[in-house]
Amino acid sequence: MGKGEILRQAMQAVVVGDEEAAVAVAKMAVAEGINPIEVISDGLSAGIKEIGDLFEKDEISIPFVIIAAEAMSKAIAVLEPHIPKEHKGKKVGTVVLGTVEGDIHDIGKGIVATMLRVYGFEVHDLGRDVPVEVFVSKAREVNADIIGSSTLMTTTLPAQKLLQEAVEAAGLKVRTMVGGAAVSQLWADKIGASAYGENAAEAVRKAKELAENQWQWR
Ligand code: B12
Repeated sequence: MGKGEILRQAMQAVVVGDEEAAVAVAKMAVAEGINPIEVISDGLSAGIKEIGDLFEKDEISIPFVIIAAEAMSKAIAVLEPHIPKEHKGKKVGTVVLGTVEGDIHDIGKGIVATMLRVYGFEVHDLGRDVPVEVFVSKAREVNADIIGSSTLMTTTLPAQKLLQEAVEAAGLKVRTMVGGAAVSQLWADKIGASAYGENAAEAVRKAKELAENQWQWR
């Protein structure tokens, strides 16, 4: 089966919420030597985007979103160990990452964590629904270079502002990076975050920039 067909089937498996098919197509992609990152971004993510659009238009209800997300997560778990390590050698930087308090969306944050690791970052993934204090204390404990926070809902955006304020109040020498579907460059600028990443590839690029320019702020 060609790459195009595998990507199409990966997308379709997520849209119909077929966990078995999603896992099978992920295994097939690995066997065919297709880059797992492409399967995640052009296949599975395209499927969950379609689900999001249908949900927004009220054409499907939340249980369909749940089974689609489950199928996507299972397929990612198959693909992740096969993502080639792009960075060999010295660690690039330390990142504390999590989804903000009140928000349980964690698929995108998980992809960002994986990609940062692939590119040589030590990542402390705090999971989802993470209180501000937990971000701050973990960053202090591991002497983090960057705190990354994710949020997909407009209702939980304020938590990123609270996090920014807490980081500044604690006097931590750390940069902040924000992302997630509800976030924009405009929002990042408004709250004073150091960087915004629209997707996992941009998260890596921005995190590298922040880590490389440490001499300016450490
Ligand atoms: C899957 C999904 C769910 C799943 C989540 C499963 C999981 N484990 O994550 C479930 C079913 C649980 C769910 C629940 C809910 N959801 Co929902 N969900 C979605 C959906 C369809 C897809 C999200 C997703 O996984 N996308 C795929 C990933 C790969 O994309 P991503 O998260 O954006 O991540 C990428 C980038 O944003 C970026 N990124 C992400 N994080 C970070 C962090 C940093 C630091 C950086 C730099 C970059 C970065 O890189 C990632 C990879 O490229 C979206 C629709 C949408 N348009 O986003 C709605 C959506 C986010 N959900 C929504 C809502 C309302 C809810 C619920 C409140 C529904 C309800 N009535 O119960 C609950 C939330 C409960 C809670 N307290 O959190 C709304 C939010 C509306 C808003 N603007 O506020 C959306 C937009 C749907 C809609 N159109 O109405 N949801």
